[in-house]
Amino acid sequence: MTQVVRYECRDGIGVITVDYPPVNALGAAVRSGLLAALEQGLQDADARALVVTGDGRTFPAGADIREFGKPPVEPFLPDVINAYESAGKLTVAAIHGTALGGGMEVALGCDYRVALDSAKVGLPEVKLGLLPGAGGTQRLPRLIGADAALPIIAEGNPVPAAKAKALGLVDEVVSGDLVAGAVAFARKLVESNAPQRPLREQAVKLDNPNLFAEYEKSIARKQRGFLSPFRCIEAVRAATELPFDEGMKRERALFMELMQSSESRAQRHVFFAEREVAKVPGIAKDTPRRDINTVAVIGAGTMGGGIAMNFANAGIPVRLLEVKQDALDRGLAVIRRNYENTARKGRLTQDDVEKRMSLIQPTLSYDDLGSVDLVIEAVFETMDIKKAVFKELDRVCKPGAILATNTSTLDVNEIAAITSRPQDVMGMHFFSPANVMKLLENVRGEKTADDVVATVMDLSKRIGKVGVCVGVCHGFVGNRMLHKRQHEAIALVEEGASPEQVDKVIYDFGLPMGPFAMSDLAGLDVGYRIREELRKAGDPEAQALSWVDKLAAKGRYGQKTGAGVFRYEEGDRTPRPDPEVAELIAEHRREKGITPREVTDQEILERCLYVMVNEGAKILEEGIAARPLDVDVVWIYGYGFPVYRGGPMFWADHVGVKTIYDKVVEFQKRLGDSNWKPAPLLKQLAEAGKGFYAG
Ligand code: T1G
Repeated sequence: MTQVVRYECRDGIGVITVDYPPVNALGAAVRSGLLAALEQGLQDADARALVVTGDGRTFPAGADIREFGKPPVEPFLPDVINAYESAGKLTVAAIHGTALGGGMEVALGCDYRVALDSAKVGLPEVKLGLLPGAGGTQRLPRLIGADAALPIIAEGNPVPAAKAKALGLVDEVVSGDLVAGAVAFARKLVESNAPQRPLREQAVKLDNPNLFAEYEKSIARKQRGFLSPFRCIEAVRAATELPFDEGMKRERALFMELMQSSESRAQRHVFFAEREVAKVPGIAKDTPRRDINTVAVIGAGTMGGGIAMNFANAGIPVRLLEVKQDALDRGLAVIRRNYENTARKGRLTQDDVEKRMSLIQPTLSYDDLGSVDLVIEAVFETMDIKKAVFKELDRVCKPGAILATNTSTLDVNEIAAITSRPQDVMGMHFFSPANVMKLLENVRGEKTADDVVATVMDLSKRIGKVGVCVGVCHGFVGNRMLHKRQHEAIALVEEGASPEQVDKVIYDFGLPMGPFAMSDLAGLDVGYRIREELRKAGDPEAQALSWVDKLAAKGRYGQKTGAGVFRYEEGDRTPRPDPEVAELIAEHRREKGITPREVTDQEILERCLYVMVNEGAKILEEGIAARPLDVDVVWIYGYGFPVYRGGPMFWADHVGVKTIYDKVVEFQKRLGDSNWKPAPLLKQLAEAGKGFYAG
């Protein structure tokens, strides 16, 4: 077995190297190896000081999160770090890549830290619903002060080397050969009799006595529902109030509380799910990818423009095609305005804006698309127009070009079938605003070739999206479940709830907004037009106008018209209840002979969320999503499902599939089969006492 930690002496300096791909995670073997190598270094008379570093891509990037939930194995990381901190020789951490979490804590156990100029350091445990559990909350405040340490710990964002140096987090930034730089630095320290500096012996600087109260107030809204950011505050406060060893006990207690919490279990699930989702079952890892060097987008409207921006942002030239010059000009103007807004916030330079704009080449002619590698169609959401576009694409695009549609509900197989190359056709469903939302539903048609799927899944990551491979059905995964939830939300109001009551329940559960605020944002006309299509096609479900459709029919489209389900003051997006809407709902109930009843928050939560879980089970049975994690990732990245609940399917296990199934059966009896016919998979899991994840 290769040594996961090796020791050598170089020019009188002992060098300890962790070699445990892919990210030198601090698993049990690495922890033991670090202790053994330290012992070797201390015994080595030639070694006047010790450097600790990582081989491959990075300094240790944290504890091995695959060990979480398993019985702890000694040596524990805090003990390893204590051994380095109390070593009889001066120690220097040599950092490249991403020294994160436990990796950063190992570096804090050393006397000095040297970082490569491209390195980043940080304590991202909070993003896993945890907090630094190997002394980070006690040592970092002793190194850089509580005021600077608190946001690094409670927000978990990486700190680039230059900023880390400015904060005093690292002592030296080098370029080129990191280990050589660190060895030279260590030798200089020894020759100048530099002291060892165990952080446990340092006092904690606290500039602002109100730091903790002010910080807690500042994160209350953004971090609502999360637990770990608030425990991070407690741990750092302990560093300012308790002796080191007491503070370490407090940190351990808080860490163990979080480790057991449902929030952290959910957040750790999401960490793996958002990586696993890129591995499509059935698509071999070595499937060849097609080269994507140039792209075209058809349609310069809101979606087309946003989609084009994603490629320009990734440095990929994109042809933007419209049928009319004024539409093209308007589309480009919106794109430029988006970039300039970002530049005004300091997140882009004017030079970046011009560079990205130059990558977007407008055209009115399909004949300009002959050499592009991928085309994404983003035109009006009606089948006739999409078919006409794909006929043109089939005519002009080179063999092997991938032809994608951004449709959000239409049948990708039907679109593919009108081309001579269905194997090159798939859906790429972006979420609005396309240049912001990270979710990309990659819709695999019956005939879509494996290498097309593999290429598009890789491309998703390249343009900064989280791509999820889904099958063809009305609404794919996200919107299909959303439609069910909307149906329940509308029905609950018909039965007696108010729109603001329904929205508050879903907002308090953790979604960024309630169903009706969301409809007002997307535009009531969007759903209304989709149902008009279904009405025209004779869909029995879509015949009767709901109270929401009645609002749309009156031109109340939501934010875009200043009024929808709620009303909006000029320049203010806050949804406000509207007496006119309450009157329309009352009238609607009278017309339908409905006597309004008291609807509890609990019923709202169960009907809006259990209907989604039931639909998710059907989506899994039909193979529209391959795994429950695909459904979870869609809802987290497409709709803001709270990360601390893990996604609808992970959350269903937390509630208990049996509990949900029993309620689905109860609702089926009361509300009928349309929305509440239990999914066979849900029944099967409930009867077997299993969950979607809990086998
Ligand atoms: N443990 C185990 N495996 C890990 C891992 C980790 N900490 N981090 C990444 N991997 C795997 C990942 O699953 C993938 O595996 C491969 O490495 C590449 O990852 C005590 C308790 C380091 C910035 O939170 O942020 O320390 O799919 O695709 O985009 O206080 O991974 O190839 O088989 O993400 O280049 C704290 C988490 C842990 C860092 C690299 N550390 N990792 O990003 O590659 S808790 C973290 C990351 C802790 C202590 C506490 C990123 C990355 P596979 P990747 P990447």
